[in-house]
Amino acid sequence: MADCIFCKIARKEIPAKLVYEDRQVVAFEDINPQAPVHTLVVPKSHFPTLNDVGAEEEGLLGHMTLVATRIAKDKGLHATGYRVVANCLEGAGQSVFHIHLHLLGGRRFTWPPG
Ligand code: DGP
Repeated sequence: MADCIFCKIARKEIPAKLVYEDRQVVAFEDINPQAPVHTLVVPKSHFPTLNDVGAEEEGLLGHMTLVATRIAKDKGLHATGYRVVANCLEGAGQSVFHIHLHLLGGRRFTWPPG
């Protein structure tokens, strides 16, 4: 989508600290990290929110999760723990309307989240 910041990052039109890329997704460091590790896993195809993702994208969602867990392992988080979060709509804190997973780690987290 022309105006979407994450589409632009995926197309390399604006810079980001890329940590992973394949045919379906890119992963890059969050510009406003909330933990020592804060990486975003973003599909190359544009879906504004999780509400817009149909059953045909089950594979993509699974792939995004596996990419997040692989990056967690690469960053040494698999033993200490990490969090994978997707915010859906403003009420849950979504601010970029292109679906993404947050991979957060490197500190202790509380539950429930704020
Ligand atoms: P959310 O609030 O769940 O939609 O998360 C959006 C995240 O995206 C937020 O943690 C900040 C990050 N972000 C927003 N704009 C940019 C950007 O231009 N570059 C990078 N690397 N991250 C961004």
